[in-house]
Formats: sequence, C-alpha cells, structure tokens
Amino acid sequence: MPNVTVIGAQWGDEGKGKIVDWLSSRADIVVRFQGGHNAGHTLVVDGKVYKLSLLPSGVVRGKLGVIGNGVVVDPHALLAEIELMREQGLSVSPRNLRIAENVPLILPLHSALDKAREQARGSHKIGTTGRGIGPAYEDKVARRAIRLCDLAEPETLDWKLDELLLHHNTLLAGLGAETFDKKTLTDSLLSLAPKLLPFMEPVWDLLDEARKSRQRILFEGAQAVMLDVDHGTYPYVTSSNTVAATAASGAGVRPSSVGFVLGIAKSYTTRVGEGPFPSELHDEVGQKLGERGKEFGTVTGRPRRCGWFDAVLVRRAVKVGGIAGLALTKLDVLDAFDEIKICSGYKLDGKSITSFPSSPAAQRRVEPVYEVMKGWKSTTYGAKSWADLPAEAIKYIRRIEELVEVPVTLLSTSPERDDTVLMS
Ligand code: 2SA
Ligand code: MG
Repeated sequence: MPNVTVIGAQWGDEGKGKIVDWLSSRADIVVRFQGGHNAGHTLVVDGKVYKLSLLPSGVVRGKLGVIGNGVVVDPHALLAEIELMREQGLSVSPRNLRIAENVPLILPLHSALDKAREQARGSHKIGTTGRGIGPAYEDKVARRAIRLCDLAEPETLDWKLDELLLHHNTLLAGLGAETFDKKTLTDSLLSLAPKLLPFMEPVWDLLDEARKSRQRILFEGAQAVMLDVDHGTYPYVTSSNTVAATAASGAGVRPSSVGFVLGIAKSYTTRVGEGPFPSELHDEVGQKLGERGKEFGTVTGRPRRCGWFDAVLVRRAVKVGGIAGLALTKLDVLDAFDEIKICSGYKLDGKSITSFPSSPAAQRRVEPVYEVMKGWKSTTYGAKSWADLPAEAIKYIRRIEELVEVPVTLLSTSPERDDTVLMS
C-alpha cells in the first residue's frame, strides 16, 4: 500500500478518526502533521470509545505514533491524554510515540490570549476552541515560540521566555487579562521536561529511515480544508494549513511521501464556530440532521450547525486539498428523509457563480442552488457492501462523485470500524 494522507474536506468533524483507524491496520506509522488538541478524533474499537485530540489515532492499534513539527503541542493536554489512554488500557510511551524536537509548545498564556481576544472580538468572534491554537502558531511564525527542544536547555528557555512574556504580557494587560510570571512559567516547563524529553526525536530522520525500509506511513489530518488558514472561509478558519501538502512540511518528508490523498466528507455538512455556511438549515430538517447525526463538537461539546451536502465547497477542497478519492461518512443519517438536496451551485447578487468568493461580505451573501434527489427511506446503517445499499442511495453517491470530480472510494455507514464499504 502506498502512503496515505487523510484530510477533512469540509469544516472538520467529518469522521476522520474512524477512517484513520480503519486505514491504520494497513500502516506501520501514523503521523499527525498540523493542528493541535483542537482536533477531536473519535474511535470505536471493539465497543470501546477512544477520543483523541493530540495522539495519532494509530496508537489505539499499537502502531508507532509520530507528532510532527507542524503540530502545536500543549504539554499538559498531551500528558493528560496519555494518562487517559493508560486508564483505558493502552500503554503510550516513548516506545510507541515520538515527538518532533522542533515542535512549538502551547503555553497557558496562549489559551488565555485566545479567550481574551475572542471576547474582545464580540460579534466578529471566530468561535475558536479556546485552546490557544492561533496564538501558538502566531508565536511560531514570529520566531519567538518555545519549542520542545528548548526544554533541554534552561539557558535558552530563560532568554526566550523574556522575549515571549514581553510580547504577551503587554497584549494581555491591554486586554485586561491576567499576565504571566516568568518564574512560574519557567518552573512549570522545567518540571515537564523529564516527562516530555524522552519522547523527543528528529522525526524527519525517523521517517526517512521508514521510507528507505519501505514502511507504510499514514498521515492523519485534523480539522479540514475549509478551515485552512489560506483556503478556508477566512478569518473563520484555524491557524494552520490543513491541505495534504502540509503533511510533507509538517513532518519533514518529501512531497512524494504524501501518497494517496483521501478526503473525508460527511454525506451532509456541519460546522462548529462562526463563519459562512451557504447550505446551512435553520429549520426542522437541520434539527433532524443534528439529532440523527448526534452533532456535538468532540472538543468543545458545542452543538454543530447542520446543512445539506455542499458539492461546490467539496469540489474546491478536492482541488486545493489535493484529494484523489473521497470517503463519505454518516450516510445512515440521511435514511429518514423523503427528499435529499445537494447544493450544486451558488448565486451571488442574483448571478450564478461556480466557486466560493474569498471576501467575507460576499461569502455571507452567497445563496445555495439545490438539486433535489429522492430519499431511500430504508436503513443503510451498518451496510458492508454495495449490495446492501438501496438504489437511491447509490444514485446519491454517484451524483456527488460527478459534482466533486473524484470517486467515492470508501463509504462509512456507522461509527463501527467494520461498517465500511470499499466502493468499486
Ligand atoms: P481554533 O481553536 O483556533 O482551531 O478554531 C478556529 C476555527 O476552527 C474551528 N475548529 C474546528 N471545527 C470543527 N472541528 C474541529 N475539530 C474536530 C473536533 C476534529 C477534527 O473537534 O471533532 O475534525 O479534526 C475544529 N477545530 C477547530 C473552530 O470552531 C473555529 O471556527
Ligand atoms: Mg471531530
């Protein structure tokens, strides 16, 4: 099997965890390459539910997990997640988890700033997870981040914290938020060092050795293309690139190592947080999608906004994300609808347009143009093969393929690992 990169093709929560788990049985290493613990990947394995935010999903299957340099790591969240896995009977140790030495750390001041800034934004808030993701990436590009390797060098930590606190305490004070004390932060980081440094690795080298020995690598994306900081619905996006190319830069491997890019999309659409959503439904249909899909954010528990499948959006994700095939999830949620709509075009100020505009004001004025398809009104829950699918469901899938211009290669019909159909 070539390497595979899994990315979300909508606004996150597409069911990546299950698909990564399904694919991880065919991989030797699973790599997280961007985002942080704003991810919330849910796996159901032998009836047990595992919710992972930072750990690569492969650890549940005993695979080597790698956290690449493109991720932002909150040390406290990481250690808590490792402990939670241990309570669930999974051993996570430096033997099966390696973390890039150059990975930036999320510090408590990052989530404090995230929350303070969201409050200050008022009606223009982004709706972030409040986990300090954005501020941590800002420090990275501003070249003032504390990185995992710094924990081994107290003298480096000393001068870097001076610069970091000068910036953040000025900002936090200006926002009327608590400021941070250098000694407290230093003591906290140095107390974390012995717990974290054993996981540290020049991950690019490990993955190059894996390539040479033809090991199979699965790159696990978080969030999704429409949350990408360049290609998503900016500014209502996350702060990392979430497209497949980021797997190379976010883990330190050659672009050809990205392999087959599998996009994950729900058979309808959801998003959490603020921002435009052309096919959003504010009626009983939207409510029914939310109830049947149990649509609450894994990370924040927030109810998700729901709407019909948006083919214009997913087609764009296919193009900019580098997607070669689609895994369609939660088809069973649509079992109960007499008719099902697909957003196959947009209207802006009365004119037909074929792609989502980039300016926020125009994005808000976009109206969906729908195709109506007949519902199948029978269960697809647990379908394991083509033969289990009603004709209307197959027609729905085929129409999606035509509109997004890639084949549906996988179909997921329940959270259970084995309820997955390989589509021919
Ligand atoms: P942040 O906290 O700065 O990343 O938030 C910025 C915007 O990105 C949205 N966001 C998400 N939306 C949906 N799912 C997210 N994570 C998934 C989950 C996991 C996944 O929680 O299950 O799909 O990988 C996620 N993370 C960030 C957020 O709502 C803001 O709109
Ligand atoms: Mg999720």
